[in-house]
Amino acid sequence: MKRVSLTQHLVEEQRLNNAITAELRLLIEVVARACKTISHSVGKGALGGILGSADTENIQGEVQKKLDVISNEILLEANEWGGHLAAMASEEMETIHPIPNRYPMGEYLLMFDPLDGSSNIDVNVSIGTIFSVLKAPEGMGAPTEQAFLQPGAQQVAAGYAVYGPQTMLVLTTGHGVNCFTLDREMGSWVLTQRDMRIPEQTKEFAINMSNQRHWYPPVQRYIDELLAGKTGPRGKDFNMRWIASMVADVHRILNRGGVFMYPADARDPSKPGKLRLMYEANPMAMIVEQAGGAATDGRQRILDITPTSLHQRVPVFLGSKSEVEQVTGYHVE
Ligand code: P6P
Repeated sequence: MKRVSLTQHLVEEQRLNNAITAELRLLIEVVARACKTISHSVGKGALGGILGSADTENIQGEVQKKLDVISNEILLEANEWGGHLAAMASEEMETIHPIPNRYPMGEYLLMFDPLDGSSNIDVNVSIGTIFSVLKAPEGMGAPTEQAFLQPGAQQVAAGYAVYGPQTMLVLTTGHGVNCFTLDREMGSWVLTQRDMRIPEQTKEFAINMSNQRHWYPPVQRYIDELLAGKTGPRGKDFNMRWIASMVADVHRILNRGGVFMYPADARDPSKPGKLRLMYEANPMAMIVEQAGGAATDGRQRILDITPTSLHQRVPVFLGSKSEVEQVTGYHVE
């Protein structure tokens, strides 16, 4: 197959669809280049002296890994000077990061989880970077947190990089989902999967079973039926996978189907689930829907949620459409 680079792919998408401006193309290429740098740092592991804790906490109250902080810095520095952004926001930062005055301001807003699944870093299990792009509101002036609080359906692009046996970049600009593999020798992203589609049916589910006693009854009932397999109402056996790295679990589901769940549970009603809406659930929901899947919070489409705060959490059910409709049906009681 003729090698198609990320740049060529984006230029071709721009020709087909004016919504992909030169600025958006530049933004995506800059983020992709930053992900190459993160992949290089992650790949050094102990040899780079960058494993372990940074002995600091982020806004989520989570102890940061050195690579969380390094990855965040890489994305900030890569995106500050290009003139395509008005501001950035990150899981690792309490408030928004406006573009410094010494650089021109652009029309886009970038949000990211710089290194998702970082509990897996020190044990060499796949981790990733998740990013989401919105247009800044017309006439916004100085960027505010409020400018970011747009429903996920307003995203103009979303993607993730997964740092696993290969480093891959999965991207959507609203016209399907494409996957690029990093050619480490050339340092270039090469198109390796065009127009990814999630199988409608599945026999695989992903959930952290250790939380079972905390789930609300509808999820208990749904999972019990999956575990009952052939002997139960579903009439078929299911398999379970949980990598505890959303990027890795979603990448598997994009390729072979499945349903990923992080439900709200009774431990803390003020925290409806663990995953964050703006830079985890929304970008993954756009990718999954663009690949023919579905993504809900158990009651409504994730992309329809109107955000109320930058770091708000939501329950997440996403993956093969028929399975997500099944589990969502348990919630609409
Ligand atoms: P648990 C990683 O910390 C993360 O945010 C997601 O990548 C992952 O799906 C989830 O949390 C894992 O959560 O409770 O199983 O550790």
